[in-house]
Amino acid sequence: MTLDLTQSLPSHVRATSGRPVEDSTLMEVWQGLSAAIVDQIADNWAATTERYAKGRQEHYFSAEFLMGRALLNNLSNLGLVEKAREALAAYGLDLGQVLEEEPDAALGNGGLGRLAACFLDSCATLDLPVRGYGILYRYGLFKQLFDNGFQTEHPDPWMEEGYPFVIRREERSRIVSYADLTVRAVPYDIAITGYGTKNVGTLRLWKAEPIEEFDYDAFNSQRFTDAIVDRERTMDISRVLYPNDTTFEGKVLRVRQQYFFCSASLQEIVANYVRHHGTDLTGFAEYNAVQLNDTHPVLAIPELMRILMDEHGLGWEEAWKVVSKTFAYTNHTVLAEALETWDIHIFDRLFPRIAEIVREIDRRFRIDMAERGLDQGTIDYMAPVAGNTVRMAWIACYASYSINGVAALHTEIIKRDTLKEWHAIWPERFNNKTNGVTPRRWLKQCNPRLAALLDEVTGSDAWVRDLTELSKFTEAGTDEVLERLAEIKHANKVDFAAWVKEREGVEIDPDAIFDVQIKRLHEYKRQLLNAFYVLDLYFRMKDDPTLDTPNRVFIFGAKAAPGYIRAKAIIKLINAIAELVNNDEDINGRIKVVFVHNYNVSPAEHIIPAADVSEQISMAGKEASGTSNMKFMMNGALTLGTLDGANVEILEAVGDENAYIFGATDDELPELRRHYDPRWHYENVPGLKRVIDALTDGTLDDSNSGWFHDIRHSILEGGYDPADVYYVLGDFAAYRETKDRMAADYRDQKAWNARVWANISRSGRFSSDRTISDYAREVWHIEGEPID
Ligand code: GPV
Repeated sequence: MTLDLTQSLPSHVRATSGRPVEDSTLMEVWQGLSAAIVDQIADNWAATTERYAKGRQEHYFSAEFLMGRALLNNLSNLGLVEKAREALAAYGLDLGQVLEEEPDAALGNGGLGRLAACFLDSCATLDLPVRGYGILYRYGLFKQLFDNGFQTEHPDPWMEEGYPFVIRREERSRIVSYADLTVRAVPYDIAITGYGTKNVGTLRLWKAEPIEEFDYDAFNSQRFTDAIVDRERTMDISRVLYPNDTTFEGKVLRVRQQYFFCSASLQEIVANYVRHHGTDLTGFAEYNAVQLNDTHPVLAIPELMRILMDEHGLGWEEAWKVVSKTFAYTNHTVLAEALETWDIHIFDRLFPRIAEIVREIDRRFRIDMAERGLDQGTIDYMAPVAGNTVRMAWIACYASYSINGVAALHTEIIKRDTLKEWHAIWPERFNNKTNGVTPRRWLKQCNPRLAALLDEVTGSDAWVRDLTELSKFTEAGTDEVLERLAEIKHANKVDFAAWVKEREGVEIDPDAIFDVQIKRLHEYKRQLLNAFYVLDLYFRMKDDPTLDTPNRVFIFGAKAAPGYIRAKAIIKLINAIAELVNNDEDINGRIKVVFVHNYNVSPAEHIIPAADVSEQISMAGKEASGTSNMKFMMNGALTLGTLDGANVEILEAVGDENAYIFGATDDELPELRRHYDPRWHYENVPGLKRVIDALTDGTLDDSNSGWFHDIRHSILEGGYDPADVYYVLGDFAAYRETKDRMAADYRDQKAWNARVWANISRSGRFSSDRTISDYAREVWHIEGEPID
């Protein structure tokens, strides 16, 4: 049964708005069209759910799913884009305009949350019995505005106008108990369509609600306000996504959130096991595996112990046997500030039984390690509980049958450094799963011009389901294809320039090099290094108006965690540089700086297809993988980067001549840092003194916040931390040389486009389909189960 949108669109719009299409708002049209899509997939969704419930399943637990927009993704997967366009055209409506009505589901901070979303897309496309579990945050990641160049944060009530893609499943509610509060977890399901398959997967997001709408006793006994307060305390649990990326914040509400979705999800998974396989829970792990997306869901480990022992009568050993065959743990960072540790008194207060189980895990761990002959110092270091501190990553390592990093270099670093003690005991648990991104959203949908060319060059759209197909065409970069690539990039840049003009009020030249850094604002990612280059280039142009370099547009997009002042200072700095450079008549538009506000999934879909240069310049050893690097590569931007995270593997795929790599390596840094004197670089490296002095000599204005002074101080003097922790000055000369060379190379368009083709055609291994196939085969032990 295929959908006749010409017929069903108007009826769904009327059902939504109560008015004919002609009198409905664009938002109502978006809702009606979205409802028509949900209608269309309902039967296949039910069939897929039923099929998966019987066999072995993988459950992807994540506190974040950064889904972005759903409508175009679903239309594209179902092959309905043109039909939707026609159905709307009958009313004089433009599909593009309707699509822009959709809010982003920003239930994640950055790479970790977006990775989870790409993974669900691949699981659906590969017909894998995988379901995502998380939290239905009422407020997603804050909306970012700039006020005089300063970031301000605003709430994002993304569902408030109605969101047809989530389906409330009242009847599947679960009870989650805390010592001080009992709440109802109500599941809201999102259908995950795949490309070229009828299977429809599920993302299940839990919302916290009061057990009963009101506590009537409290009402009737003059405790009206208590009843309201209790209700609010419950609703608090799923109210807001914590806006920290790779940093830990030990808030009680956060641990409540973590337990909330872990407990509700496990209750359901266990109930499903009982329904299909009976009440002997010792076989649980034969049918279920749980992937822990970093440590945020690690409370699932003691919670499954509790359910198995307290609700199903297993003994400790029996339960532990099940648990240690169920969980697999992905580590996403080596940054110390991200390692989650909780004060055990919080557990005592919220869930004493879980606290008791954690202490027992710790007690048995210590005995186990002593029997293996470990010395007391090592045991204390590795133990799940130290004094009053619970270490979530250590629990994950002890209980999981699989531990993986997210890029080859990252996995080497956790084996060698971060988790070396665990690796020494259980080397067989460790494996690498280099990240990937979905080529559906990040190529086919966001870059239709390039997608059409790929169809043409390869003779089919098989690449959409298997991106490695492109590698058969590495030699297909004929003069004609290279010229077409150039035309496509140019057309994308023209579109993007219009988008920027409208959204940010800045005029940019589509013939300039579009040089892009989009990611969360963090010192280790070194947006500051990029900003210093821009300022230095500006000064060089002022000195020498004849300086021979192509026009440049430097594009930034980044949110700073609201409490991360240094990151906010760097945003203000980039905005101040934009103000200086964009309005200087001597420069006359030869350099433009654009800070795209409120960077998110849907802005990324506009930016990436228009990029020439992909900035991936983290200090080596710090970026676990990076994933925008892969999206840029697929869209024909060349990487300007350090040997960090997945950049290493991108370089391996394309070869030295097709990427711009610079800077100190992870191996070199310890020795370099031993003798490192940022002051020496400040005094001696061409350009640096002038740039750093500009922070405080009146060239740039920080509105008396003192923030630019603080940046200078952190780079030159340090304080609590050593000076220039992230080696910005140390890598500056190499960065400048490489970026200058890259700009000069851009002039030879034919050679440049050959590199563009090399990148696109070799991007196959960075499809999340490859990543997910590897997880399915090596960790989850599941296979595709097509419903027909
Ligand atoms: I831990 N990452 C993230 O976005 N948020 C987190 O809380 C943690 C890690 C990121 C890493 O920083 C990236 O290098 C990586 O590509 C991404 O996770 C996905 O693995």
